[in-house]
Amino acid sequence: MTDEKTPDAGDLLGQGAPGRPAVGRGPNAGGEFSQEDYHHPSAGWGAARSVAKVLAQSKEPIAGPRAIQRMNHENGGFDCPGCAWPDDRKGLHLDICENGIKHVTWEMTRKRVDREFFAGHTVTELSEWTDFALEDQGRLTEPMIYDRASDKYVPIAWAEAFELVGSTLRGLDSPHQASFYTSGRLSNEATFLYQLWVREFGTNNLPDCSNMCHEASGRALTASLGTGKGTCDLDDWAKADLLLVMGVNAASNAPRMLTSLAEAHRRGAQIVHINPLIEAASRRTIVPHEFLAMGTLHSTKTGTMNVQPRIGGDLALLRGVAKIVLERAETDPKAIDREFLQRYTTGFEAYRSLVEATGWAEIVHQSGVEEKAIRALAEVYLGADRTVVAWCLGLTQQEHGVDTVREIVNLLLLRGNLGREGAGPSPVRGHSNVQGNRTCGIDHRPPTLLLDRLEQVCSITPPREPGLDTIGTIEAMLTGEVKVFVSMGGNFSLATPDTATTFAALRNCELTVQVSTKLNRSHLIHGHRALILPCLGRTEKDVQLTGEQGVTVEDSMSMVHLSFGMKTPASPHLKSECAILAGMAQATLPASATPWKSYTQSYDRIRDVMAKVLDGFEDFNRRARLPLGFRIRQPARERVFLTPSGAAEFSCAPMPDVVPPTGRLTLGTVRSHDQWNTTIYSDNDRYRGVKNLRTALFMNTDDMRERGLNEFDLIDITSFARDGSTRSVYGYRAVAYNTPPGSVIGYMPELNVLCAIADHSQQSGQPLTKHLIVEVTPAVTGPATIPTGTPTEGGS
Ligand SMILES: Nc1nc2c(c(=O)[nH]1)N[C@H]1C(S)=C(S)[C@@H](COP(=O)(O)OP(=O)(O)OC[C@H]3O[C@@H](n4cnc5c(=O)[nH]c(N)nc54)[C@H](O)[C@@H]3O)O[C@H]1N2
Ligand SMILES: Nc1nc2c(c(=O)[nH]1)N[C@H]1C(S)=C(S)[C@@H](COP(=O)(O)OP(=O)(O)OC[C@H]3O[C@@H](n4cnc5c(=O)[nH]c(N)nc54)[C@H](O)[C@@H]3O)O[C@H]1N2
Ligand SMILES: [Mo]
Repeated sequence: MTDEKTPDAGDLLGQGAPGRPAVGRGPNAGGEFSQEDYHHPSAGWGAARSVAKVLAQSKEPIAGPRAIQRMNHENGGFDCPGCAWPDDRKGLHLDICENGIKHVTWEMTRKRVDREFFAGHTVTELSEWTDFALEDQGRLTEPMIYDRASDKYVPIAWAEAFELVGSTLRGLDSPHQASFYTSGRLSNEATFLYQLWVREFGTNNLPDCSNMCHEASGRALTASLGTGKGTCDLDDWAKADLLLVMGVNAASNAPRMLTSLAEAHRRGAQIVHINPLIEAASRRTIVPHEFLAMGTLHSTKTGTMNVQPRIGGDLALLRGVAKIVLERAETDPKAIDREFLQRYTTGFEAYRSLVEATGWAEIVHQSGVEEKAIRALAEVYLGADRTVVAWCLGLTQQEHGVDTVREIVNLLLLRGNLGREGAGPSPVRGHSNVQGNRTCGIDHRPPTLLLDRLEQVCSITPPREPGLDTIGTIEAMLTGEVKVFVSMGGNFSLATPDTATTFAALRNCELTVQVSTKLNRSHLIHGHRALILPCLGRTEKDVQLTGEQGVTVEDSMSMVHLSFGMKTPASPHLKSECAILAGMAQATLPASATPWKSYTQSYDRIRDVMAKVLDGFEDFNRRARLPLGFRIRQPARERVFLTPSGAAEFSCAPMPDVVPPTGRLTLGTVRSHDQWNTTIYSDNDRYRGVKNLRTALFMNTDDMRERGLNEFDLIDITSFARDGSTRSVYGYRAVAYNTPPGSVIGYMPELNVLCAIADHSQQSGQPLTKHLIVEVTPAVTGPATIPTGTPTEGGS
């Protein structure tokens, strides 16, 4: 099929002419598109072809493959800037995947965005470009400042840029009038300097991408187990009898997990995928690190069972499983681990009563899964001695995300699946260092212990009141309470909900500062004054006064190791993130006793102070240099629970009502295979069989029939926010897909226009980007004539 003009959902606020794609689109919007079922194993030939194409396009025929050999390698390599899945610790094979290679080559491009580029284009003109086109211009090369008279970015010296940040911050009435965002690629060392600067300045306004990602997991695990991280490592994955994989599209978003799943299948473990969609990782794979050598390879199964709950139905499903486990315990004492429950947990009896009082009709209705299927799942759980439960955004971006993750823990506790080999909770984190950011102090609700240590060791007086998270920051920018916005990486304007509101909020700022590697939408949606400060990427050599510097990152499983860049920097004018932070800090705090300059000269000095401030970082410099790095101690793993009761705490959450009102549907927004969050590499989504179509809405055929829709019919989607406002996108296409009735799926970040600021979880503050209530109607008019994506009544 072809589309002459597909109006774009995010084409709003005059960014791009009507019908002309601007926000959130890939390179080849419009033209032929199709969708058909994908039958091949994941990470197979499709992945190999894709890698070959990426390397050819990067024009890095030598450096590209050499860099890939150095990725995730123990001696002197750099950590893949892609996802947070841990490296293979055995070091037996090249531990890489197709998407990791894409992210690395994306950073290593030879193209440059220099002062000539900016001189040639106004911001108004650039605003009309697609997001792909913006990032595709290549790497940023020198600091730039927005010049209102010419509507262009013009060069500025580093010292002047720092001084502008410093003087603007010093000029505020209160430090709380500034907010400091982090995207999860920032290294541990830069993270530590960042939070030190911000807290010495006087605020805890430290929003981060976690607020949209795994905030719910951290809160739930802290409440249940006393520490906000998973307890498992890859060895546990290798020893589990059952892997329960919930709400993650692993083949695209954590591809190296496929290796663990394939190995599990080979040794006879059960692998259950719980997802409204049957994703590629639940079928077969060619083990990712083997695909480069294909030819002789066989594919391996990566799933033994699929369960398809409705969107938001996981808590009900887990409670159904718990109900059967408790039922069985009446006749089979081994069904639950009584000794464990007695010795290490609290609240079991209350939980048991709650589960027993919950009827099957409610469980089936809310989960969207038949009792028979829940019983089958429970049998698998009862049959496994050791169970690991993994989860990602399908569970967290929900109103009741915290309760659902706590229900996972409840279920694990019942059978003592915690603090022993091959068992435990295992959240799959997103950005490569998002977990390390939290560990090293990026937290708008910092623990008292951290603040006490900063006070003792760093001699600062940190603020004690909580700061703003991502949603709070948008609201405060909108009202003018926050006037300065600093962003260490990321693409705030598109990653956040309610695109129109967020754009207005950013434009309301006195100063916006973006520390970035590539041009993106957040440089064009800026405050009254605006800076772009270009930094080194993780693949690049970072040379400071004492020589080449390495930085550390922490993966999903709490492993910390050093990462050394190996490429010559994209431009001689780039600074490291540590150096940029130190520069801004010095300019902000002229009387600071913190040795900012000395920290920049040698990151060992930063690590020495981190060792004194952060729990689990003792002897940091030595341990970071061990061949495989080190694992941060996770007390819950040793059955030490830092909860108020000193025990693992059962939770007794009420079952949420997740069934959409009559006539409406629940929309979850997801990534395609060919994108990194707001960076879209192409309009294809290989494992869902989609070619060249991002304005797709995956629907159950019954839901389509009820609305008189045929395959690829044009539709409008309207969301209904909690505050009564509505928002619409136009000219999407209905795609018949295996989804549960009532649940529909579309792509982020474009669909953020449908998520109101009010639509965030009361439990975690996370935007409900997996749970929007929508109506889908046949498009009123054809795609070419409709003004697109403009918020309708009340949606501002
Ligand atoms: N290549 C690539 N890798 C990435 C990223 C990327 O953009 N590209 N992003 C990184 C980041 S920051 C993150 S956080 C992770 C995200 O990794 P994922 O969590 O896999 O991200 P999504 O694409 O949002 O997919 C969510 C999955 O949850 C399912 N789902 C939706 N609603 C529900 C529900 O109610 N219940 C259940 N059980 N499942 C549901 C969807 O069908 C989908 O499979 O990936 C990281 N890795
Ligand atoms: N609707 C919807 N919205 C979502 C989600 C969803 O599932 N649905 N997921 C949410 C999640 S899980 C997340 S994590 C957020 C992601 O939110 P962000 O982390 O804010 O967004 P990214 O797209 O990952 O940021 C990409 C940009 O980072 C910059 N960058 C890349 N490498 C580096 C580096 O080494 N240093 C610096 N300083 N900059 C660098 C580049 O300029 C690039 O343009 O989006 C959230 N938004
Ligand atoms: Mo994320």
